[in-house]
Amino acid sequence: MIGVCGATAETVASRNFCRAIASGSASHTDHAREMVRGFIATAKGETENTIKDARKLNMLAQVFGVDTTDKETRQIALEVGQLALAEFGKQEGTQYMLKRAPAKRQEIWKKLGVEPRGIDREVVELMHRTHMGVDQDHENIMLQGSRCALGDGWGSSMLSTELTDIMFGTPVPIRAIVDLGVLKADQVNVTVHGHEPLLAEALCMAAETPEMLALAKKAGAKGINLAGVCCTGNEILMRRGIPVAAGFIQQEMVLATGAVEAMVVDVQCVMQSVAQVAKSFHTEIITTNYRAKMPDAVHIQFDEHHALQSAKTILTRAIGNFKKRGKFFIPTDSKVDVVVGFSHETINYMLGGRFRSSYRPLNDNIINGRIRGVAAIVGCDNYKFDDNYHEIVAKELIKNDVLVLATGCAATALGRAGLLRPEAATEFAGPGLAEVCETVGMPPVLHMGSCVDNSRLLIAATEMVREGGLGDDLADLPVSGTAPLWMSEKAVAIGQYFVASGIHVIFQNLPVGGSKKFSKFLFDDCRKIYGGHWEMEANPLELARKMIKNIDEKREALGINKKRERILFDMAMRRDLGGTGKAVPGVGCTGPKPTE
Ligand code: NFS
Repeated sequence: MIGVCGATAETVASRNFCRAIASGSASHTDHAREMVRGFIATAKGETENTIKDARKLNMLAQVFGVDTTDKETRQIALEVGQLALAEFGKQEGTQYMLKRAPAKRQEIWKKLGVEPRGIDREVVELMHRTHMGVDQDHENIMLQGSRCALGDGWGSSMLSTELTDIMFGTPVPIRAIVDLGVLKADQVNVTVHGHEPLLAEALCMAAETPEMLALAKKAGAKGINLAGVCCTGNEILMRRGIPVAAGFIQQEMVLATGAVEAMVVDVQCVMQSVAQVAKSFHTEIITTNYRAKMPDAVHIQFDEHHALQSAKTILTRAIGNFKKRGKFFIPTDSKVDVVVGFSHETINYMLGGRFRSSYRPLNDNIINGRIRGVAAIVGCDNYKFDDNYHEIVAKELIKNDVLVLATGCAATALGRAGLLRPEAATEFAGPGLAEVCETVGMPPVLHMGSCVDNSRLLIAATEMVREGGLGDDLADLPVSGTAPLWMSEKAVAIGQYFVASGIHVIFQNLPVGGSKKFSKFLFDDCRKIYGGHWEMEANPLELARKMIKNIDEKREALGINKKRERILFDMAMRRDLGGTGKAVPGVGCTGPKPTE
């Protein structure tokens, strides 16, 4: 296959693949920029938000080289925020966050020349180089694809996660519920859909004010029930325990209950069809961001400088719709208990305890074989595959003692499947993993947040390397990642930043079928360049088994793949694993919360 200009199949395929990376990275980047702007406004005292995690702020100040001596928290936040904003348009030097990666990985990036400079610049350069008649060497095109993706993962996504944590609190384990049954018959139901948590947090604050509650009562409702959809849902689920009603594929079904007074949306993953579905009910779709308007929706612009007032205006509108509610049906049985809030800091103190908070127990359990390895299940859901695809993959992994970390709509799907409950360890995990989970009191699948929070996984993996015993690079770790039901270009960007960080990534399909040479590059050759590679498998059981195979290969290379023995914990070992701090009810976590 050759284009009229003579472009080869591999050139065309790599250009298309990289344009998906550019689009996905741009989405995370534009989201992150808004969070940084909101953070700066908070530092200046121009919003109702505060600095909730000063410890993390100080950590980030170190990364950015900000001197914190004798400075007020707000001043430190302002300096960090301004440096963070400059990362998007940086003309000289590379991203600050890269130095959080293992030294060996940083060397690999340097040698390859893929260290991202300005985050925006990498997107622009990738779009330029994939334009007709520019870069015509697929390996060279992919170098820029990697640089752009790394600018997303270690740049914008990581900035967004960390600054959001500093403003709204680093997640700690919390119980909540998911699925359509979280809607309430006697309350004003407002679903929050999209991605940027500034709006969602403001709605949470506004919904608790006496003024809004009185208004709801006046309208005949018992209260205001906020429920999340997609990644905004994951953000407020992780930090506040606000229930998630739906992932991507359920967004129309939420409206079809007839019980939603308003669906408030901002950016990304909002189906245009929701405005049409809403027409059959009293529901209003309220767009809130000038970048994402929809025909047949009401637009109320969100202003982060007057966040609470914006949120109250939106809620007032929703409350006004309560009396218009007609026949409705809430599937009250459809709700599942979950335990969420597993930031990488939580994993650190949860496994290590108050006095030796570290990844040592995780590494030790991987080395002794109780835990075989770690797998990430992230990304979207879509209509092409069965709804239980994620569940099949996760069950096969945990059955084989692989600890699963989940984000995005995949995490919501795994919540619906009952795998985010601590009891799921006893019910579904292999003996080694079950023993560790039961001792600590954690589920075998840990919800780590939204899609930008995949940056938490990069740091968790880095901590495993830093702790020792599992090699000196991310590529040495017995880990693997998948976004099995991806549909968004953001997932391709995520996949590529994991591959360029040295990790094995497997999807059920990829848009590369037109070129055997490019497919071979992704599935095979790029392993020699980055240490990580792509793989493709449509069958969910096979997909999980390929992840396990990759994990076993890494174990073999590390020399820890000897017969994995089941070692029963005695009391001393349990104390050692659990620490001596006070347990957080229900999740068995010990020691101080990460935000303390
Ligand atoms: Ni991720 Fe989140 Fe869901 Fe997919 Fe969309 S909401 S950023 S892209 S569909 S996981």
